[in-house]
Amino acid sequence: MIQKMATNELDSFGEKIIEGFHLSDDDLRALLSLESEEELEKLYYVARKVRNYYFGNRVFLNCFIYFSTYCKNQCAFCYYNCKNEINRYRLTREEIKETCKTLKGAGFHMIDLTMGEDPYYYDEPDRFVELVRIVKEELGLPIMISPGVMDNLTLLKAREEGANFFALYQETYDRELYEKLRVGQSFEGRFNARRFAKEQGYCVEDGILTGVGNDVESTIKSLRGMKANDPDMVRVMTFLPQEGTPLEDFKENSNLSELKIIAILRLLFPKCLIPASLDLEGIDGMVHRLNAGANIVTSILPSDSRLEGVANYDRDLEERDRDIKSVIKRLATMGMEPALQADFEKVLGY
Ligand code: SAM
Ligand code: MD0
Ligand code: SF4
Repeated sequence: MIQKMATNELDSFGEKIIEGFHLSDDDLRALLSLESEEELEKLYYVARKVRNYYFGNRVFLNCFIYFSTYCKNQCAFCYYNCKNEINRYRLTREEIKETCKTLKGAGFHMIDLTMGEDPYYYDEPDRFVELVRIVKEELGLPIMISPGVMDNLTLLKAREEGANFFALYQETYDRELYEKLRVGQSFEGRFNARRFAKEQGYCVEDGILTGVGNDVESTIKSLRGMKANDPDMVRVMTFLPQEGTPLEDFKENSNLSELKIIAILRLLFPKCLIPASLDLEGIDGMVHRLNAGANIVTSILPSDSRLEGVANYDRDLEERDRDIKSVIKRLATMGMEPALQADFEKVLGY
């Protein structure tokens, strides 16, 4: 479809999307199969056009706080799976408060509180609810929680304490692949937790992995699966093999690049938040992701912090370049700028 389009035709394709045109499975197949740089540039161009229509040159900034890296699960792709013998940490309440102090006035639109499925919190979920309260009190900012599959009551309590967003990624809607990735975890349980949160007034984020054994058809399944849940934020992350995990040596020559899928997400979910995560390729990677249609930078770390990301492209690098100042500086070189907090409140539906 897009291959032969001239600029004016690409423009009208973008307009069609804005007017509510729905992509068919055949459209998705064609887009996911694009190969040449020239075709992909056309796709990114349309995605930017649609993004700019809704969000202009304004970008949201999400702060990432991975407050506990303990986990009881064994996801095959994840460095923090319980079988991996690694150094772990769990911040104390005081440390979390201290971190919040350093974040005051920094310019974040939202704070993402993420953990592994840490038994310390799963055995007594009110401990988690209390953290939400503390961070809300300290910063008064919108809060995203990424705690894994939390029980319904705890989700409700966290919502009452001011959690706004619930992030829980299905990874794939291809059941067979799911079982290989989220070993021993219920597909429905994960799905239902997200649905419950949405029903209770949370904004929700869903997400998929690519480069992890997904082909065009399973990727279409995943895109459709996410669409059916009416998410407020949708992500795709490239799988980065992690030392000490079952998929450590997994190699794939995938043609399903993250950038291509980001652009397709923008066409399928025109008004959604779509992350440019710093966790995979840092700030250089952010530029490409924004140019493919993303509109929220995630995995920005508190300055000078020793906290970890999830996939951590920079685990072995000496210098980390993941702070909000560097992000804003780079945005300026692209003619982009941080959105207003009021714009974010609109996204949240206030
Ligand atoms: N423990 C919670 C959970 O699993 O829902 C919260 C952490 S969650 C935000 C971690 C997410 O990072 C996973 O859902 C997966 O999408 C992504 N991720 C983990 N390991 C990864 C890897 N090696 N490469 C790319 N993405 C990865
Ligand atoms: C990111 N490391 O945005 C974070 C993480 C969890 N809500 C997000 C995967 O890349
Ligand atoms: Fe645990 Fe989340 Fe990693 Fe799975 S992805 S092992 S649940 S931290």
